[in-house]
Amino acid sequence: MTKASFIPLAGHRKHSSDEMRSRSRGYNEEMQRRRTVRDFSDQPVHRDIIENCLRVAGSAPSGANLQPWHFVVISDPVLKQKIRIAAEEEEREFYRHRAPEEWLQALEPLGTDECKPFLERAPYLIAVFVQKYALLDDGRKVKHYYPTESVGLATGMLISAIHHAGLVSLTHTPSPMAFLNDILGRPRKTERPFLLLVVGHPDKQATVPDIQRKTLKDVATFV
Ligand code: IYR
Repeated sequence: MTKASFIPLAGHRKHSSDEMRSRSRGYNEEMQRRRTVRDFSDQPVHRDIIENCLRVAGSAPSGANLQPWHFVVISDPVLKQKIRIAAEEEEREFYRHRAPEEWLQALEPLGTDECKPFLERAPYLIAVFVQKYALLDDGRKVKHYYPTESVGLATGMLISAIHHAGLVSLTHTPSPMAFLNDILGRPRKTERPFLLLVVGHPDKQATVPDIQRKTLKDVATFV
């Protein structure tokens, strides 16, 4: 057993209510500009920018602070092509056979289909893995708690960091995604792909679907 040990909360910054109002408004304005983008430019992005965004993701809260995530950053064109081929194969099945009519109807406003050229064109794909447990060097397993929730939180923070940096992303979930373990050499026993995040600059001609966000009233209740 490791005993709890505490240090002062040194990182907290106190602001006046006016400052907090202005900061929260500014952050909301910034985040409302975020859109999921499918039209990527092939313009390169410096690796250190992605590294900073991943540091943000790694600061997410997690069950028992076990940080049950792993991010594989893919820029190698050969790997990107392999991933595109495998993903499009699954997507073809999904759109032509597997998806129930109701699901296809829900996707209609997004205009998605089985073609995923962005998987090769965007400078980075980030494969996010959930670690169900950690495997110690001596072969013992350490159980992770709320791993899926934790990785969801980390991924949300990654998406906002990427947006804040001035880049765009797409949350892509080919289903099933186990081909990512094989292509990227990640252990199937302990790790499950969570999603594939496509990251880069938007194409000059990029368009996005004309869809709306729910209002605060729709999504929140104060009691
Ligand atoms: N994985 C498919 C289908 C798809 C599913 C959902 I839920 C979306 O929000 C968008 C797409 C695809 O990526 O096309």
